[in-house]
Parts: sequence; structure tokens; C-alpha cells
Amino acid sequence: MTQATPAQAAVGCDGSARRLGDDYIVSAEEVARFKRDGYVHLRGVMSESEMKVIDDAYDAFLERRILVEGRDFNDMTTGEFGTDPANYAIVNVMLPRKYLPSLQGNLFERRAASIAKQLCGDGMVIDFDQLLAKQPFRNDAVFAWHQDQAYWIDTPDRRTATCWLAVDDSTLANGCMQFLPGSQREPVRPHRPLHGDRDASHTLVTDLRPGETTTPAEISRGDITVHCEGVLHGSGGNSSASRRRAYIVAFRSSDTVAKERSLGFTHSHNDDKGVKDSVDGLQV
Ligand SMILES: O=C(O)CCC(=O)C(=O)O
Repeated sequence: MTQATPAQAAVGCDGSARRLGDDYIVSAEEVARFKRDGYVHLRGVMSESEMKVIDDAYDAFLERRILVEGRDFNDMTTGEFGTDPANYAIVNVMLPRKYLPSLQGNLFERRAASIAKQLCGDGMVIDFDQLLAKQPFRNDAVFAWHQDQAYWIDTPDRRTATCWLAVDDSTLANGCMQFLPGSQREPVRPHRPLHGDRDASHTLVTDLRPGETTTPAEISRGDITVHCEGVLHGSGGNSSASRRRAYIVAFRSSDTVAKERSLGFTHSHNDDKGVKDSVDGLQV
């Protein structure tokens, strides 16, 4: 786990003193770390009792009680969809708030909005949300190295706060997120589809360069990491006996979201292939 600084200790390591209704107070040091490294770990954004809504939504999706269209329920490692998810290594649900509207406006969305504003400034709105569950004993539940901007179309305002909530403790053993700090300052690297083309596989991958080492972000249930559009990241397989679930809500500027939608880019894996082929990582 990342060591708490004296400033963090003073405001309460479990985050309880920093949760104020819909708000979560981000320190100046954390804002600086987000800008320097391209990501930051925030402790205790959600308390245990506040996680119940999310646990329930997760169960509803994984038990297939919620109808999700086509590729928006898939295995992120193979691109498989429309089949029995029991064999998926990483169950990926895109746009859960679209398929389960009762999620819209939930407490995590509201707290994450307060965090996005503190990290990125005014005008940040929800662009998309996502569930990612790595199944137990799946060493192949690897999320390929990438920069998020590589998956997205070019827009003038690239500000992004992707709030990644640990629904389970997230550890090296179960495949926690890993980041290449500072890589957000480089241009987007060339990416390629992991398998075949983008109809076969939504997943894009880029390569780490010799000598580059990533930093694991082991975080507890209720903690989040927030990352920007440019930082290179990914995660390893799940060798543990338990799941690694994450709930992700990504904020971008309202202008960017409007531009994306005008071009038919919705973050759904069911978007037209032409739109999915026009993303930044495939244009380099
Ligand atoms: O959950 C993971 O391992 C990867 C998630 C990710 O790449 C993202 O949220 O941008």
C-alpha cells in the first residue's frame, strides 16, 4: 500500500474526515500528485455502508438480471460476447448507468464529480461508466497496457478524471492497476487491437519501452485511484481465490462529451466500427 503522508494522516487515513456528504476533500498535495504522475490514490472515498448500492448493482449485472446489449457485456481479454460469462477472465460491463438507470446520480457518482472538479476544474461531466470484474484463479485476466486517450477520438479539451473505485481490495495478487507515472506528458503511443481488428477485439495494446517499470496501485475497498487520459496503465492476472471488482466513472469536459456524441462515439462497444477505428491510438 502507498504510505500515508503526515498531511493525510492528519485528515484521517480512512477518509472519514474527508467525506462531507456529496463531497470528498482532495488535498493540495494530492492535486499536485495527480498532475505530476497522471494518477492519484484517494483513500476511503466510500465507507463500507455506502458500498451496498454498488455491491447490489454488481450482483444484478453479473447474475444477468439486467439486459445489456451485445458487446457491452464482454470478456475484455478475448472480446467474446453473447456467450456464457462463466468462462470470461475479465467480465466487462460498459455503460452500466444506461442499462440500470437507478444507478444514475448514486453517491459514488456525486463524490466522484466533486473529486473531478477539484482535480480538473469546472465543466467536468460523466462521459461513461464501466464495471470490470476479474474472476478468481485467472492468470489470464490481464488488462493490456494502454493510454485511455488511445481508445478515444481527438478533442481539443482532453481533461479527464477517471475515478476507479475498488469494490474489492485490489492487490498485486488479484491484478491491481499499475501505472507508468509521468507518461501522460508524452504524445499518445501507437496502439493495436489485441486480436484481429476492432470488431474482433475492442481491446487495444501498446508496448512498454525497455527500462520502463510500472508502479502497482494496491488499494482497499472503498478507495479510488483517479487517472488522466494520457497515463499509461494496465493490470496483471488474478492468481487469488477472490474476485477483483472495480466500478469506474470517467469525467471529461462537457465540450468533449458533446463532440464525441456528435460523431457517434458513445464508449459503447457497439459503436460503429468506423468510429472505433478513428481513435487516437490507431492514428499514430
Ligand atoms: O481495471 C483495470 O485493470 C483496467 C482499467 C482501465 O484501464 C481503466 O479504467 O482505464
